Amino acid sequence: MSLERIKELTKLLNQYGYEYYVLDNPTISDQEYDRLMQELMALEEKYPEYLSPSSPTQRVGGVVLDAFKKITHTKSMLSLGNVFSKEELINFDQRIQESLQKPVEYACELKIDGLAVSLVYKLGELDYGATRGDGTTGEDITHNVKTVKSIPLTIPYKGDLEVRGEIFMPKKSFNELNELRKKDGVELFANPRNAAAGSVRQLDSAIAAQRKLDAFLYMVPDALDYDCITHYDSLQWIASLGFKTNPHTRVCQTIEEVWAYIEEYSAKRSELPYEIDGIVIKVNDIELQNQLGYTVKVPKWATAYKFPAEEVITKLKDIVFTVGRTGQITPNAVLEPVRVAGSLVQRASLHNEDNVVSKDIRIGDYVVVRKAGDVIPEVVRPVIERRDGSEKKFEMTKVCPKCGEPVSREEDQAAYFCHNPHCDSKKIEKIIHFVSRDAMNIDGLGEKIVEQFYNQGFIKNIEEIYYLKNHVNEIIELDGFGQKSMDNLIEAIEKSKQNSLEKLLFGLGIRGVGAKMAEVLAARFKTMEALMEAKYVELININDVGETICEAILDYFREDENKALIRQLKELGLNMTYLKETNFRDDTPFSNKTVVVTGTLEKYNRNEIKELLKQLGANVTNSISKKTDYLVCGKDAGSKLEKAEKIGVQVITEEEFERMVSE
Ligand code: 0OX
Repeated sequence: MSLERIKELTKLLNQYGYEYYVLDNPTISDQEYDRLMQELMALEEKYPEYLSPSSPTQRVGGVVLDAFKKITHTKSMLSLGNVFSKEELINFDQRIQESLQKPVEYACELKIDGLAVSLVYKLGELDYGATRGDGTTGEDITHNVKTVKSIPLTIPYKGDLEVRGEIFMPKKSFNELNELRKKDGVELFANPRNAAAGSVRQLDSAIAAQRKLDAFLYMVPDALDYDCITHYDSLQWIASLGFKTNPHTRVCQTIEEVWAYIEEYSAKRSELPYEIDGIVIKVNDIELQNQLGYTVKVPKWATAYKFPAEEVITKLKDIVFTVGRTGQITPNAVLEPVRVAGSLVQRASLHNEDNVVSKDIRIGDYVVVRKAGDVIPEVVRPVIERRDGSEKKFEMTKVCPKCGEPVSREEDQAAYFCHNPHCDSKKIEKIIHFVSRDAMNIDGLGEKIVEQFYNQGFIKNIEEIYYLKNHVNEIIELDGFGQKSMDNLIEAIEKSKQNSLEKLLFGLGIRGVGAKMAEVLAARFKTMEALMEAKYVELININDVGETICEAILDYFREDENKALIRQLKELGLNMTYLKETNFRDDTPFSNKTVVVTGTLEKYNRNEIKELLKQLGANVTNSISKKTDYLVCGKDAGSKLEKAEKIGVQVITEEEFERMVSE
């Protein structure tokens, strides 16, 4: 009887919650809702054996974690390329048309300014929610995701499903939250995105539960597997499962229509109840998306039109110099604090001498400031009309601001460098880069802490990060670090030893080798050893590797000091291989074959068969083309089977697949 009532209350509360939070159309009063919730809570307390992790009562928060668990995404969570003008948008369309040899339809969406999230459902229940992280690995934020009332905890689709979207804080909730914080004398959030991110990255879910977060879902990875032909179909399908999708999404037939959509929403932006920072344009047909594919970091079938950055005027009080990890000296503007695009800006990089001289930026000038890509502040130009003659002309420093050694500029370069190998700034910056997110991703070693540990002599160079465990007691005594936070830090350091090669490679800070290039090199050479032995011709033949990077890589591995560092890191137990594909075999009937799976198989679900095929060395794709070698076909196959037969792709049944594997 009580179980039945629990089921009934769960169903009612889920339905009322959906109407209220997803449809924005409540059908009962708040009091009635609260009464039903209290009744369910009381029953679950009395009969804890009936408490389900997906019960609507689980949204109230109260789960407190020690640390975030890392989640490896089943498919990389990519970011988007950008366009900033109509011209760039037209180029994007032309590239697509040239590649596909026909015009395409686009889905246009508002670009919600929040925090990307991946939601994974198993057997119809929310299994976990994760942040994007570095795209490959994110953080498990399930406890906070559950507090977002518009995210369903159960869905009527009972197979495996991942949906991706954006958690955000509506403008109204943001203003209310900051009002409260002002009253309490707590630091204000700069913008709704920071407030949403700050709420979701809390170990105690009671905080997120109070924060009135919301979520729009905008993507189903591998949507063809769910028989969605277009992106728009996939949005309609997930909306029918109870997810909140954005009502302003529109399918456009031409790039002119896309531009009209952009102009329409540029004008309506301020009326929306949530912040948007652009428009996302996606090729609507999923098969065409698959044909277009990806570059290393972004899909070729989508882009984001970014709204022009807000510009403000403030006074440039001084120009100071900083030293980067390569010894590069950068001039920086010290500004009269000013709010730009939602946050307070007091500093901006002036990049190099040529930039300051060509713009004729002087100390004491009023300058136009904006945020490039809405993130990094930059000085656009001085306001010449506001000069009063007291401004001072800029002069590049002659010495390193940290070690005092003379700096110099090479003929063909815009930057000055400090060449002192013992310069502290360089060393600190190298360590900061090594532990940063796209590199070794060591949580708990922020810039300030690295600098502190360096100055105290605990971490003087990269390899000493891995000896920090020997100083735990000293650090706790000296700096008042808690045992728990030191344990977490040491655990994060130890865990980083397992990172795939590209993270270490990026962390080394070889000139010109950014995160993308590190991935390309790691995927090509598979081991550090192979890369260290790579010849000029092997490097130059890789797509995207130009002369300069090639030289920089060869130079780096010629240096004894660098070779010694890598040897030591290896001895310390750091992984030196590319882990993403190394288990893949090259001696099976599926090695290097392009394989598509369709229909229902008896022994494997979709993810299992795909994973197995990948392990067998196959390149698993979603759509049939002339490049497909095999179609593994289960029951109730549809259009893929038809197409495979039409263009002569070899079709194999589940039994044939198993026989080939066992042979
Ligand atoms: C948004 C948003 C972001 C993600 C990678 C491929 C397509 N912030 O609203 N990303 C995407 O889609 C991308 N769509 C959006 N609407």
